Amino acid sequence: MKKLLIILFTVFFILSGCSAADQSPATNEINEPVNEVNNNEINEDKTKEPEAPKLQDTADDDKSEETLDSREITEEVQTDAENTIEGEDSEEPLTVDQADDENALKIQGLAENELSLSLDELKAMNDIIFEADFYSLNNFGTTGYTHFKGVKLWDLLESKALMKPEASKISITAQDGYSMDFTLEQVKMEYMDETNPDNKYPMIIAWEENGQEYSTDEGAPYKLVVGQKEAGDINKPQWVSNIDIVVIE
Ligand SMILES: Nc1nc2c(c(=O)[nH]1)N[C@H]1C(S)=C(S)[C@@H](COP(=O)(O)O)O[C@H]1N2
Ligand SMILES: [Mo]
Repeated sequence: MKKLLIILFTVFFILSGCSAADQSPATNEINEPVNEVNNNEINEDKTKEPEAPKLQDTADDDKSEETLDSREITEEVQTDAENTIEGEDSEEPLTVDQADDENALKIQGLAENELSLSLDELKAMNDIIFEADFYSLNNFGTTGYTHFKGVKLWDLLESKALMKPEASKISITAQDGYSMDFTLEQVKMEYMDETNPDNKYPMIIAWEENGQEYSTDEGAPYKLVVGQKEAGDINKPQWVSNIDIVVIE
């Protein structure tokens, strides 16, 4: 009986020892080449359509599972990259250090009195404040009304920045680099609303939208708001948000 047990034990020991010794190097050998193959596939993925044929060829062994896993990871990485790019296009958070300085509204160029205005300074300009519902039309035909409160840009340039007589145009640039140019005539003129033809609107720099001030956490709290030149005028793209600087040229 003892003999039988010893034999059984020995046989079991040999079998388990052998299989363990066989498996570990084999696993390593499989893993490394698979990773190299996957790296190649990742590189190719950027220029080619998905690798469906490869997956089908190896559908039944361990390699296919590895390949599948890696493909999932690759897709996640690509999705993240796309999101990051979209984020940069719209709103990028400012660091605390930048926020103090960069949220001032700057007016520079051909002016006797170049300005760097805080929100409180702008709000104190009672003589040039304007508020109304502005109608917007954008490229895709979307329309809407938005209530804005701000200062009249022409008056800000003329009576506060003391614009020089040789000035002929301005450019308004946002913190994200988005920029719009206007002739002085375009800054000075009155705009309309195709749905309220009797109303006249000055071009304004607003700090309040639908009764709410812009949060300074989201950048400089200023938006350029412009009505329509005529019916059908697509005015929404001119609404430069997070204005950084107005340059008089
Ligand atoms: N700073 C900044 N302002 C901007 C833009 C931009 O990319 N950056 N896009 C403009 C365009 S093309 C449009 S249609 C409107 C869109 O405004 P919304 O995001 O409030 O709809 O913002 C305008 N103002
Ligand atoms: Mo737009």
